[in-house]
Amino acid sequence: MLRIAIQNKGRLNEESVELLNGGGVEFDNAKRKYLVKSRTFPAEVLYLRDDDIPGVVASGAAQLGIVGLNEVTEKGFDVKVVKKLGFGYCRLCLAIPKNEVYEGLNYFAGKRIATSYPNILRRFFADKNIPVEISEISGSVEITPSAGMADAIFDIVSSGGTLVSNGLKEVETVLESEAVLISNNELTAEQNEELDELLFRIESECISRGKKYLLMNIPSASLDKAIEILPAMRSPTVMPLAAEGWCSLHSVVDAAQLWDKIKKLKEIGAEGILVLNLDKIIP
Ligand code: PRT
Ligand code: ZN
Repeated sequence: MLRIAIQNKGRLNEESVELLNGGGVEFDNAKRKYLVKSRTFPAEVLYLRDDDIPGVVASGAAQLGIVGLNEVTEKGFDVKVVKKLGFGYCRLCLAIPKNEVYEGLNYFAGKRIATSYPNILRRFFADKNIPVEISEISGSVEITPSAGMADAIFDIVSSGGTLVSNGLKEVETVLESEAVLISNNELTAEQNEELDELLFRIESECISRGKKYLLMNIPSASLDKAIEILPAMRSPTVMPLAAEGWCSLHSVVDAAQLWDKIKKLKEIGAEGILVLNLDKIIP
């Protein structure tokens, strides 16, 4: 049996639940519950604040956790990062008031920097031998420069909108982050087997996300060009059509590239294009 800690609310909750459900770990996602047993996999899900997940996994109270790499790095517990999960993308950045002239890291020497990530920040400047004053604050870090509480901030940035609306500009990225699956270092043989099975399923779920299944009719003469446009997993599936000189082509594409690919395929004569949602790709 595996116990998997996930965020109880907040940005990572929904996609963590979707990822587990997609991998066949189904459970009652009633958020008021603290611990829920899966109906379909030998696992239970423990809902926690993200800050608590690395420590709970390190202690063995849960064997696995889904949490931002930023939290794992900040907390510094001895856990294994098993897999990057492809959501919750963000970066930990240094930002300063937008009218300041910035010519490099020495700008920060002697400056007061507000952050909720003091350990990562302390290590970063210690490595560079630049003395800074770190002011730890648990929320609303972005308002501290205009409130006269700090000269600069070190915080999570995603779109950058929060920085702009607080009159700040991003000047250095210290850590690129995304949600990761972490594990305790001492799993039993049985738990390791369950983790392997879970990883296989999560892998499939990660690969399938954001993909579309594409079918079309294409003149046989354009087939080589179509295959260049559609580099499928190994190669696209091609089937002859009853009509002479035409074939049917099936492939998988990234949803983000869908319209670009369709435009190119139409230019080489593709017709009757069908785009289907895809449930699973088993690698
Ligand atoms: O209650 P709990 O402690 O569990 O949640 P929390 O409030 O500490 O964390 P939460 O839910 O806000 O974020 C959970 C995780 O999501 C973080 O640890 C990151 O790994 C990841 N993540 C991804 C983000 C963002 N994107 C993000 N944009 N976490 C926070 N933000 C903040 C950012 O600090 C900024 O203030 O969102 C604001 C908007 O960002 P911009 O740049 O898009 O404007
Ligand atoms: Zn938190």
